[in-house]
Amino acid sequence: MLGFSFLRCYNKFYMKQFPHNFLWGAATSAHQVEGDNFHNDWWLAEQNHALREASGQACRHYELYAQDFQIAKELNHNCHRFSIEWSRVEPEDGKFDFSAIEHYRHVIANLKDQGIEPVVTLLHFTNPVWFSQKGGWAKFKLQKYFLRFVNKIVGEFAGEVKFWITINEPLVYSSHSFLLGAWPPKEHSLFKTAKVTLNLANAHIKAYRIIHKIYRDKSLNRPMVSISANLQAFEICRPTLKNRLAVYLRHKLYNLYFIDELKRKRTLDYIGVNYYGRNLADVEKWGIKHLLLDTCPYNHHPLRKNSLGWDIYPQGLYKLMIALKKYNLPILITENGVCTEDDNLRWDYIREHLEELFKAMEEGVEVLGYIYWSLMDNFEWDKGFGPRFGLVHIDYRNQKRTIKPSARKLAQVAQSGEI
Ligand code: GCO
Repeated sequence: MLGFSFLRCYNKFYMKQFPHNFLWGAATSAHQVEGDNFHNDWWLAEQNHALREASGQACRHYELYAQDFQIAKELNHNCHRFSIEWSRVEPEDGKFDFSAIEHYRHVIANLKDQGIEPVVTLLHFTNPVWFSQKGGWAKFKLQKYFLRFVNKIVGEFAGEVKFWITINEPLVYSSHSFLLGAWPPKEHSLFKTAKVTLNLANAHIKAYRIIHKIYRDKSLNRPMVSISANLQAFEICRPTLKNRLAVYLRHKLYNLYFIDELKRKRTLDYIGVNYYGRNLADVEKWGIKHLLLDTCPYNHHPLRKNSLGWDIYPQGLYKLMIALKKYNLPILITENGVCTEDDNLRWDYIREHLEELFKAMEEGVEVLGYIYWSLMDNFEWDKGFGPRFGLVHIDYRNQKRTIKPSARKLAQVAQSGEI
């Protein structure tokens, strides 16, 4: 008896109870998991050996999705984020492939049959080859092609989908593809990066309006439409003026620019947040490039790291949640995760981020859900198959899926809502 009331008391004060309708799930993107995405710009660059590794069969998720969703169900996920591959649906300009549309219809139906809410991304870094050969996102007038695809897909699936993400991490795409030269089309132009960024912002605004119009015309309940913004916790290394200015500018530009713009245009129903960790600014000399890019190359304020060397910083998630409070919009964590061979570290990462998230929720931040990146190990873009972010291990030799212990622990949290 005493033990029981002690436990009740303990639970009351120490257990963190998430709302009963909280969304729990994991994310993937088409090119990273499906395999054989022959018609996109990444595939082409991979065949030309412009990247470390080719995506090839990836996780063969295009074929094995039902098996993968069964695992998600077993892990008590009640939502799942994935992307629809534009280049499959429209492999040639204006020619839609109905078998690909049917495929995604089955994907959505499979999730819904199991009570898993689909969260659908419309653009996750890859473009049809024909679109990029016309000039891609660097050309303002080509947005119309993306909008035609949006119109088609949302027209098909409006009745089934509530959560849409128009564009995944627009600034990551524009900077990696047009400034840093790491991703196709591998350019190094500040001017084009700015143009692409503005074009993506504009494309979201128009896509948002198209999606809402389709729902209105079909007399459906209002959808929830956003982007997934990649947010980083910018911190200073040494307390210099340059470093303080750098952190201020980076936060304004990388974290808030898109959200500010889209909020101003009233084209966000929630804020999709992808968060991984800290960026430690240490600016060597004056100049915009240094202010925006320099990071501390030493181990001055050491933190645990993922296998790609990124700093793990759960407190940053709390700080960012508080910084987003001013927008007065609900937040959905659309990605948060760690690549590591150490599954204990994965669980610590998840638990600590959930604790920070909960702290922000207690302070009045409205959070709709937590979506872990990723459901399974997959193709990590220019880094290849090395980094393992998955809740589920993939043996790429035989496509065998193995659930990791961290996934089971998250499954318990998803079931009880408690941490
Ligand atoms: C991104 C993407 C994912 C990545 C993940 C890990 O943020 O780059 O949305 O495709 O795989 O973030 O880097």
